[in-house]
Amino acid sequence: MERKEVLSIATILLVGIFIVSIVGIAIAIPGNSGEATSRVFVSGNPASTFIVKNTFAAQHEFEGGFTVEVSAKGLAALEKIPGIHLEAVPLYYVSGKPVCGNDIIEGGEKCGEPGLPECPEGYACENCKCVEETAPPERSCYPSNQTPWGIEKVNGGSGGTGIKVAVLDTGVYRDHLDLKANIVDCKDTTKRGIKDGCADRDGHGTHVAGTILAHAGSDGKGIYGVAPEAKLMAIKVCGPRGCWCDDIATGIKYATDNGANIISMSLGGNTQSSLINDAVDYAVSNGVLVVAAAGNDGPTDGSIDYPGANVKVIAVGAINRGEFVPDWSSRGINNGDYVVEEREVEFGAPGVSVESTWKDGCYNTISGTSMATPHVSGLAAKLWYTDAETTRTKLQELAKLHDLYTEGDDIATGFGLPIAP
Ligand SMILES: [Ca+2]
Ligand SMILES: [Ca+2]
Ligand SMILES: [Ca+2]
Ligand SMILES: [Ca+2]
Repeated sequence: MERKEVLSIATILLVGIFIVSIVGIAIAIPGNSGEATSRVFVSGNPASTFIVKNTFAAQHEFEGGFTVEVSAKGLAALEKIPGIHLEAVPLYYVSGKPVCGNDIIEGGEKCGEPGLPECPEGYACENCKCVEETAPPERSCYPSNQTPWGIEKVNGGSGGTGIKVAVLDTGVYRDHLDLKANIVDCKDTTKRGIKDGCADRDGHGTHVAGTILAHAGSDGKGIYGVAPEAKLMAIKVCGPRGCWCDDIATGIKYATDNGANIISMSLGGNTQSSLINDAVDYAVSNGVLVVAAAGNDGPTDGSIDYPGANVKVIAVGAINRGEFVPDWSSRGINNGDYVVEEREVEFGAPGVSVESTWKDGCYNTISGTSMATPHVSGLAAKLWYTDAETTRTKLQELAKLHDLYTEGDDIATGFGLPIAP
């Protein structure tokens, strides 16, 4: 009986905190819109987190808590609530080089860069300006090369049957003639929860998807990716500001639960995210191969980005056509032992002047470790050896046969360039 009384007191205390907190929030939170926002992972005692969830709608639910988007004032109010723990959610960026540069664009809203608003519905970002969207007629444009140099370099352009690749990026242009027959799923985690649809207002995701599995279209006149028979799950995890780690983690979990063999992420940042680490653990323990970009902030040792820097994730650096490593390709801290550890680059792959599919139904040539990553994801799909672990080992063996950069396992290209036999 004594225990019951103790419990009752605890309950009263919780209710007390609850009321105080509600009053506190009512006074302290003047609104949560129109200001710079951030994301936080909220955990803690149920009474307190209940209040938070009812004040700020949850973005995504995770084990032990949930994420919310808050303004600076909202965050200050949250920090005052007793009994909750807050963890900042990092914002990552896609690892393609900026398409628009830093020039001022005349005669229209500049678009197509992180931090800029997306074009309104019915408009597309063309040459860094929002222009009215028009449906491209059948085969109005042709690639300058049906088998781009990178696809040739890794001996791609065929295979991938029965393999599902999830591309976590800015979405995909679903009507692209060279992609549409391979798209099996299209989701968006950048809104609350998981929504249908994956419209690519940037182009980056469409480009990455094309390098993995473009099939040249039903007329055979388009472009080829590394594994044109693989299937695409396009998951939009990046919005106009970048890629929030809770949106990415939700995408990883979704892809794993829906049969992806490979998850390809041409994105990253310098900060680790516990949400992504947990999601990667989940994916890998469920037999999914996870590949990510090394990053574009080289050439300093250790400039490698997460999630690629995670020991369970394959990190890919960039090389050019002559197999040289550009300065901007992020470096790992590889110690030369051919054993992948935390913050080491695993492979080098084509990432300079890579032609692929674009969001206007045509083609574009861009650079970045974002473009190197899908060459390795595509190879994994083409060569898939029974399971993720065996496939990763096989890619490493193949890469050792084509050493790049300095001799042996190195900070820019790891084991080297994997090439299909
Ligand atoms: Ca970095
Ligand atoms: Ca890694
Ligand atoms: Ca090592
Ligand atoms: Ca080397």
